[in-house]
Amino acid sequence: MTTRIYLLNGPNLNLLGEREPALYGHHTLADVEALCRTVAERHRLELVARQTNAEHEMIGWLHEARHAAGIVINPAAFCYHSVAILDALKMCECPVVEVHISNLYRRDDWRSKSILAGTVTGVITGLGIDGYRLAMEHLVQLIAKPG
Ligand code: CA2
Repeated sequence: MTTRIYLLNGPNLNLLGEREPALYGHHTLADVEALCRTVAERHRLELVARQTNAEHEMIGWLHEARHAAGIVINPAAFCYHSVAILDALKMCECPVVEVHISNLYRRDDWRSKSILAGTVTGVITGLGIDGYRLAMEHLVQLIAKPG
């Protein structure tokens, strides 16, 4: 059985911590990856952490991850329009947690309408970067007790 979890971050999240701290906090993407790696290592799981601003690259990584133990994805703005990423997510056989750092329901109305949310296992929104840790902990539980 695979013990690999993918942490995938979408467009602009490479700049986390540099802009709009009131919405996204001061933590960087490196902090997010370190947080998730700590959870993975504690449970002897492998973490593959990647970020991209390119839709085709995210699709390729979802194909690669489709038989993994789990996926934590912050699709960022891809979640509002990318049917290609929606289709790639549908091919994933593992649990997928969609994470958003900010609370999508406290922002512009259109931001609360992720087209991916109905396909993934679950969504965490508005808990800052702690949402990534919670998503990792949830996957760890599922891996330990499948079904
Ligand atoms: O809250 C989230 O995690 C988001 O997925 C972040 C996306 C945004 O389009 C979603 O509505 C919510 C990306 C925001 C722009 O990227 C930034 C990166 C660093 C600092 C500020 C913005």
